[in-house]
Amino acid sequence: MSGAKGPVIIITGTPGTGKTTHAQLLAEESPVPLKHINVGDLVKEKNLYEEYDEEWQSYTVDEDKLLDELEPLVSAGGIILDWHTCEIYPERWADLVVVLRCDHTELWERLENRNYPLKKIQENNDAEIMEVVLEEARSSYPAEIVVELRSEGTEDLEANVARIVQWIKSWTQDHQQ
Ligand code: DAT
Repeated sequence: MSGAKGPVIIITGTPGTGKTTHAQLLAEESPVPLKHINVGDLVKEKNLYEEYDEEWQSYTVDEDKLLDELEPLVSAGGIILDWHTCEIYPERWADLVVVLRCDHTELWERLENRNYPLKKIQENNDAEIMEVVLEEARSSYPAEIVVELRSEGTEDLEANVARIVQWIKSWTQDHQQ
């Protein structure tokens, strides 16, 4: 959101692609302070959901409540929104949208390690193969602010964070008052 103190960076991707891992490292390495919001955790902590689905082990989010909760945080700027979807946010919020991608066999292992039920692993794996989150990002934001990055190993993580840090430096220069 232009004019804010720091950029608003959306990190999205299928569960397990590495959003939280990236957001944590980015918050540490950023040249300007960035607050990392794990949106899924926020939904649980602040009861921003309509119900919990036992079978899928997931929350049905109350989108209006969530947006009301996030609005002041986003307006203050300097924030990373870490969540597996990005299409509910107003388009004007985002300065950069990072979509993390992962090979599906690697992703399967990561989700198994989380002890997800089999059908939840399958659903997420299919979504990754079908590029659901990437399509969502591309249809919700201008092409020039959407970046697709591979997140399969530590080298990817480090290179991705270094690249976003460079982007933040140039964003900060462009937005100096
Ligand atoms: P997400 O927040 O997208 O659900 P995560 O950051 O919790 O994903 O990562 C899931 C697991 O995969 C976690 O054990 C860390 C590992 N991981 C993710 N991205 C990685 C990468 N680029 N290199 C090595 N491990 C990674």
